[in-house]
Amino acid sequence: MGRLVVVSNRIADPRKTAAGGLAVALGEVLNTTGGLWFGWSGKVVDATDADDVHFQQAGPVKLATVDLTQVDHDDFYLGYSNGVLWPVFHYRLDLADFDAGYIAGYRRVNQLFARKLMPLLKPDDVIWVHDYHLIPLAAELRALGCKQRIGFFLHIPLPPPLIMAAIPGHDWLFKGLCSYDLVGFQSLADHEHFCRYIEAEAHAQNLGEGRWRVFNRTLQAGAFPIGIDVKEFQALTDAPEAREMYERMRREYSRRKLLVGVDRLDYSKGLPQRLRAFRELLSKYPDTRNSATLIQIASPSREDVSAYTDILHELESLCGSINGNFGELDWMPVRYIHRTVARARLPGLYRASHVALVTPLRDGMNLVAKEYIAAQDPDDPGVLVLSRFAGAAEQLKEALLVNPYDTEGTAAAILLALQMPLEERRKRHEALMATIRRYDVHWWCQTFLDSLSLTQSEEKGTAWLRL
Ligand code: ADQ
Repeated sequence: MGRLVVVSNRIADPRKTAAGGLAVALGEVLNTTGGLWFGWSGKVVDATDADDVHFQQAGPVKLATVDLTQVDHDDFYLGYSNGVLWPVFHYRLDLADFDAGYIAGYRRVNQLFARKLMPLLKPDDVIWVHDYHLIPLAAELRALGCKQRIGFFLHIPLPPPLIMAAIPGHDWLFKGLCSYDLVGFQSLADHEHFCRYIEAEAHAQNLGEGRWRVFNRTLQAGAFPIGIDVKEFQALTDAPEAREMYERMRREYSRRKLLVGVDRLDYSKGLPQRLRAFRELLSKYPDTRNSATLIQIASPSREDVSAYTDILHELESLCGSINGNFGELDWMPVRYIHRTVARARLPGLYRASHVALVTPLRDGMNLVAKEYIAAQDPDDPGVLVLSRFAGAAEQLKEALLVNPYDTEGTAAAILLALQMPLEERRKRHEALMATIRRYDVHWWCQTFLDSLSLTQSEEKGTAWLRL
């Protein structure tokens, strides 16, 4: 395989311990294969200063970044990516702002990425593009004459065709998606939605084994559920910072059982529903009062998008009312922390917690679920309560699967988790560990890149025929 070129909206120095699924997973691949990582610098600058590509060498990996102007950042990043695509892809048509004209900025920045990346490419490069910010990138690169193999991985869910069809310009978006040689999804359900869309809306011809003929070209599509680096995470769990965190939490909560939630503050993560289920637990099962504490970490995220400030206020008010109504002088039922926890300490918090609540309303995969499993003591493991609407639910069948919209049902599952006998906890944990070990981040990268290398590059084929 030629040099690997990874393109994503944000990039990170793979040598640093970064938070965030994408950064963590990509750091893994690039550290081992070397190559080029191209993306936005995270800087917003004046139009006159926005033209340069900045280079940095990070061990074997070359980092190349471009800056964005204020208007590009607002339209491309806040507007179209996070104000239209993010809500719709998470089934929230009600939150999407279709009328603001952001789509021009989305296209403009994808064109900018293509223009700046094109001169950096070598003929044998294999290009791997990530996530919803960059769906049209392959089409823009092809328009500039790019003949290399290009793969795309969608980290968030893909909803059913009728939801996608509500996006003005959805046909353009899908045509862009079909300009890749390989399109990968997190789950079988997302993959199935893609197949149904291209069959119904674009009259795609099914060539079998994940291959499609559509928009006059052939592409491959499939599910590639992302994993974590289990060994690395276990080593992190055994390191001093995580151990210290574990000891502190166990000391602090020695008389009580600890429940934990770790999320970015996002409406897709089902945080108000989770708190309502916890309130239901305390109200319906009085024995849990004074004996269980929920620590909810919600790291700040996209605070300049208005739907995010709404959820922030809702959460603060729910936590206040639960603590006000159920708290005692020496017991606060919910500790809500609106901050990011350092990655090195996170495994200690997971391990000290008897139950993890991972209850998104919709989630591409959800790596917190897998990290929680990896951090447990196999002799005395905690219990994972997992939403059936997280991509991870397709794989993690031995978790306690819940419908986060069902407050009573979720409260009953939390009670079951708190009371689960040791033998059952061990059995479930063993099975879950086997799954996350088998389908770890290395499996994910390798399987995707192997599949990409097996695709017949349409553009190369055409060039060869013309010779
Ligand atoms: P995210 O929505 O960011 O990612 P998730 O997979 O849950 O969601 O978390 C990614 C990483 O962020 C994990 O390593 C986790 O530990 C860390 N993290 C989350 N909240 C944190 C907090 N409060 N403090 C510290 N660290 C925190 C997107 C998709 C997911 C998909 C990933 C990877 O939305 O569905 O699983 O990409 O593909």
